[in-house]
Amino acid sequence: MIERTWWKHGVLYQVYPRSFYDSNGDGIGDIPGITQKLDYLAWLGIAGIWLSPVNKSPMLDFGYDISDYRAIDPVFGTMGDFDTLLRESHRREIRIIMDMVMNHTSNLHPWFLESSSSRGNPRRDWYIWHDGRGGRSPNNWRSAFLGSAWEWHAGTGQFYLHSFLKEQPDVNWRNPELRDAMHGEMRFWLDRGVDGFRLDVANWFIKDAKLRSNPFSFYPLSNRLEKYNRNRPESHDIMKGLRRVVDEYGDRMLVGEVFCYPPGDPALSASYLGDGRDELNLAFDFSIMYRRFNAWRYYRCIRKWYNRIPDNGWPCNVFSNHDQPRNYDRHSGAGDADRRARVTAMLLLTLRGTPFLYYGEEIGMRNSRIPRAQIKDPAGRKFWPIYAGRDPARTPMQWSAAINAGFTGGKVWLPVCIDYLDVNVEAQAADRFSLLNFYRSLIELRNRHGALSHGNWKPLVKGLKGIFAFTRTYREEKLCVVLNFTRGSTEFHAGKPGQWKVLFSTHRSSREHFTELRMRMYPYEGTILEKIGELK
Ligand code: ISL
Ligand code: CA
Repeated sequence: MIERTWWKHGVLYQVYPRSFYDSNGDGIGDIPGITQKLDYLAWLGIAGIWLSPVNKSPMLDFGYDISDYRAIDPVFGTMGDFDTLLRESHRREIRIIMDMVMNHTSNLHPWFLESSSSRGNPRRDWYIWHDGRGGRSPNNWRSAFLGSAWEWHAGTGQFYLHSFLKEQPDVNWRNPELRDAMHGEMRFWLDRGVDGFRLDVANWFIKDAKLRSNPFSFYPLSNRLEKYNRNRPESHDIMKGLRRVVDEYGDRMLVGEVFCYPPGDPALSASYLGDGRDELNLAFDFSIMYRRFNAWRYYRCIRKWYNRIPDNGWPCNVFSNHDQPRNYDRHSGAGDADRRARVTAMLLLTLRGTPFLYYGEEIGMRNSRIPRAQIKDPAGRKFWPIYAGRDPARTPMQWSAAINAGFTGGKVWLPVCIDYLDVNVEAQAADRFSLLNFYRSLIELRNRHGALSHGNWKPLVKGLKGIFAFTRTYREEKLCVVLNFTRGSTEFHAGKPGQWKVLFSTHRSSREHFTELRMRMYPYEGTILEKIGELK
């Protein structure tokens, strides 16, 4: 028996609760809806669910603005519904990771209401307040949603900091009481039985003590180097503190979002793993989301990432989430989307490190076009038409060909993508050759083969002729994954003699055998070979 740690060796799945399944016909996905779909997720073979926020919230940023950490928002259900979800998930050996948004709260959180009530309020220092400098903002920091990160508060005659919307004031992690309070909010959920947390913008929590202005930079997105409001050295102490809390409970975990511009920085992301034991258990690095679909680029990106993972640390890999364009048609290869999706699925599920799937990725949900009048994401409303926001990747899960894709009997909160008649769970579950069954087989393979879940990783072909190939080895098992990233047929030759058989393939039957690692690859072929006989 191989020892398995759920968050390392299992496949994790992100649910955006608003869009997963609506159980009561109000057009918005909810917690009982997720519980009703647990059998589907168990069938798919996943080990855990990361739930985007379900806490009480005025929903200006769809839950990423929390007004009560200890309450479930009524739109998603009740605390009873949450406990049921937890119990029913655990019964199926599926763990639950909650989203903890602790860089900021909603401006309607009682802490902020108190903090903004007067300068002398005991919670004044729980947020970041400052006088203006000559009538202007305290410094040049910008909000992620553009404009100054400082909002004038006439009531108390000071500015407060908000890295996102002005309704999302940043809390002050330098204040020990605030820290303890946040630890308490985490304990509340750990005591209830939650298995872990995804930490929203983990690298933004703490700001320069002197609130120094950022230096100028030409990078067009931000116009400033985000030097003093992100990635401060003290961040690591905060992470260590959070890790200690989680470790008191055993078998729980933290996965952090490390977000920076330009997006993706493996060294930075990996730094939040500390020595591999004392900070985050997993950290997202988004580099690969911004690479073109290309064997060499993907190889380089992964290589860099692995090189940075500390000895006792563990990587994770992700291609889509609720903030980024979906992976399926991100590269919009002329008519190649489905075949490319299979190559990426194979890569994600055969790499070393925990794979994260985003709901709908397994059926090839696309980035849906949302008419301007129906845009809900505050970022989209602000930046349209330059940027249509994040709604295109947040449309309702496509369950069937029924009205509203079987997501709701009511009026959908965000329009369903028009392709749902063809692209849906029901149709694909019934089709042996569907993308859904492809993902499911791969997950099953990963769950069954220690080489895929635990094994070491060694590159064999690093992009030559559009091929990315590597081996995964664990104990007596040796597998070789070969992926053709091109639409042409191409030669794979790793010059390694030995007996190999096909374990899994987009094109080949398991009857095929090879006496060396050499194949003429079909366009967008992905094949996993298994070494038979003596391990060399
Ligand atoms: O998606 C982005 C811009 O449109 C990113 O800049 C995003 O803000 C960044 O990835 C941080 O994301 C997280 O925190 C935000 C929230 O809006 C995102 O949904 C969340 O994932 C504020 O809590
Ligand atoms: Ca509902």
